[in-house]
Amino acid sequence: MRAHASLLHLDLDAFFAAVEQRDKPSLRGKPVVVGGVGSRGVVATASYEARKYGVRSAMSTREARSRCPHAAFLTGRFHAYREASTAVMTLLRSVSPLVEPLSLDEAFIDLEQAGLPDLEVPTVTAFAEELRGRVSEVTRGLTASVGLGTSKFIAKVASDLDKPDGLVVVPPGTEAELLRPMHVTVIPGVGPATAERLRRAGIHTVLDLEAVGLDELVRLVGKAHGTGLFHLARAEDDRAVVPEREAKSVSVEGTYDTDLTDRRLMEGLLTRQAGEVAERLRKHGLSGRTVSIKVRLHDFTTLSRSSTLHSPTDSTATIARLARGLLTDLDTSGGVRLLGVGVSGLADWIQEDLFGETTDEAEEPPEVVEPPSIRRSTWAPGMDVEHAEMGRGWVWGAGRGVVTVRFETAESPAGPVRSYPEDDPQLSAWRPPVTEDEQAG
Ligand code: DCP
Ligand code: MG
Repeated sequence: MRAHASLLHLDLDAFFAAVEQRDKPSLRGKPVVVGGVGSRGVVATASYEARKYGVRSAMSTREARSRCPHAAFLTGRFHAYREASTAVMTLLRSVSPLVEPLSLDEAFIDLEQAGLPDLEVPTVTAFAEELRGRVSEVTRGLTASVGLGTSKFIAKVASDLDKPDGLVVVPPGTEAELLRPMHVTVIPGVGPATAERLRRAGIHTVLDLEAVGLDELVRLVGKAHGTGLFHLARAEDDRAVVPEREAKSVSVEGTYDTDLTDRRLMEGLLTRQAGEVAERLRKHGLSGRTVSIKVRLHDFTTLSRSSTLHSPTDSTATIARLARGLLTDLDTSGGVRLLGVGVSGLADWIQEDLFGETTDEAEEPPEVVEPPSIRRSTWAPGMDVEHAEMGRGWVWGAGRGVVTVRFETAESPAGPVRSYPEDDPQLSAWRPPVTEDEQAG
């Protein structure tokens, strides 16, 4: 714990849904749910208007529809989320060299190296207010909630206290009184299982937890966990902001705006990703034993599978073979939105071949044809389209041979709705111009 509130946590509000409302003016101020829209879909996120009806992340879309039937239910547009995320992270890195992204929409910043005249509460508060304004500028209108505190733990708790569009500074010395009335699940690492064990011991709040001795905590939840809890219950957290994490794994993934269904295409993409992972490993003199794949299905369920070798590898062919093998065990018939390959269990040496030979196992890079951006049969709600006469819009709904489009963009007012035959030649999917960065991903 530091003497100053110099740790900042920033988290965009209702991220995917906010991007949709920005780009679809008719949905601003309305309930919006982003996720899998099919019968087995899962909610990725909901706008705050939809949260009033009890719609939450990870809830089934079926449940969300019954709680808020008038919401707009949209599938994701990952290119737009990536673009917004990159803009925010670039901004954050321009204000401090110590930025640790936690996910697409969330990061820690250490203000000790942000060049501020001092780290007193008024100074860091003004800095955070200005930063929130600049986040809105670079994202063309998204809002972020920010927390400031003397540790990562406190900064993260603080950013959640006044969501959305909030700023909370926890002055040094007030951490314990802030935490005491909160439920133990506020502590990082306390998931449902640990919370249940604590509950059975009569421990509900952080105040309850503070009263428990170290020995008893270790008895309740184990040595490693118990020690951590003991300190976090007292707001003691010295974790540093780690800008480029010591690589524990190397991975590459790609998200797709249309569902992939062709198995050979998926294998080709995995093979190409394996090549990129292997190249990065070799570049850094690393190798790893565990090869994993990540697959997000069209309904937003995300699956991971991994396989561990006897000795570390950095070979494209080995990684690709294992990755393709892992895919064969998964049912991807409903379509795939994201594919990724990773290698973990890294060692900074490569096990020498017994005979001292380096076998060049380089696998021919496969001919991969990117998924077509237009698939007539999959006009997914929310996707961007362009009509030869009407211009740009988005799919409001489709079915029974008809697709309904609302013609509007982020820069236009709310626009008109028109319906077309599903195979209308004047209608096509719209994608933003591809940047080099995306081509690489
Ligand atoms: N996400 C997802 N599946 C989940 C949780 C989140 O796909 N189970 C995605 C959608 C979110 C984004 O990650 O928009 C960021 O996650 P957050 O937990 O920060 O949630 P939001 O930004 O949507 O809302 P909040 O305002 O609570 O931060
Ligand atoms: Mg968020």
